[in-house]
Amino acid sequence: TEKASESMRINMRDVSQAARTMLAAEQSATACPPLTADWSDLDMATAYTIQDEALDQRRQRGETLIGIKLGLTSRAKQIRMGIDTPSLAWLTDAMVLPFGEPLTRTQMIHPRAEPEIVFILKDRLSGPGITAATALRAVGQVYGGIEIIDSRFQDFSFTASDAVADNASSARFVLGPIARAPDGLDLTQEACLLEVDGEVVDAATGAAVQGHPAEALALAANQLAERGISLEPGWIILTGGMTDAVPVPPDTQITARFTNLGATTIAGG
Ligand code: OOG
Ligand code: MG
Repeated sequence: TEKASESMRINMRDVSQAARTMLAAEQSATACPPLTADWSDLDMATAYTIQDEALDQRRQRGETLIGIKLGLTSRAKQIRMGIDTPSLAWLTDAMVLPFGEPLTRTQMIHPRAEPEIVFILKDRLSGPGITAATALRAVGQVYGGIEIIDSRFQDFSFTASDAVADNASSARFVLGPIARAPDGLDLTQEACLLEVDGEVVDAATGAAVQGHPAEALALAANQLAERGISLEPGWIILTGGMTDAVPVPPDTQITARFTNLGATTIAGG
């Protein structure tokens, strides 16, 4: 009907505007109010449309899609944010922090670091019906790494829909120094110590991530299938923070020290 197409048009305009708002907040490193402050009925489906629109805008300025991340896949993260549904977001080449390079803190609002188990796919993975075992067979390499999240919302405070529209707070990520084939690694047992200036502040094993990080990968494949998208060979998959995230103040070193996947340090610029 005319009325339906009218509301659709307004909705599309709002989606594009919201995507621009999120990217502008990121580029100026300035926090903004949550989208739900003005858009109280922003639902998940629309939030993913905003996320996709922001990816389009990133591509228009030359960024390349290189994979995806999962958010809120561990209890530690879910409890901290008060949200118990895992989410997905896009990774582009602009989010790669090369190993050993400091974080440029002036580009960030209020960055936090979290240790993650990271996969690089060797095969395409298309849901639905993907199990953890099938998912793991599509993995070429496993890394330990650190994700830097930097919510564009004031005080890191948001609803689940806000966070999805904000590409799940993605900012930077670094892959650790060791690539391992998944065979011969028990990722439920893979432990990580999180250190701030050499002091252990938190620890977890891979089991913290949905019972096994490959469960998170399967979840991503199955959820993306609902939007007609496959995970592609070569894609990088961040499976989600194993522990709560820690702030990254200036002149501070954050280290994720894994049992088999090496140690990665990020210096807070
Ligand atoms: C949302 C992003 C969560 C993770 O690994 O759980 C995330 C947030 O906590 O800001 O990246
Ligand atoms: Mg994360």
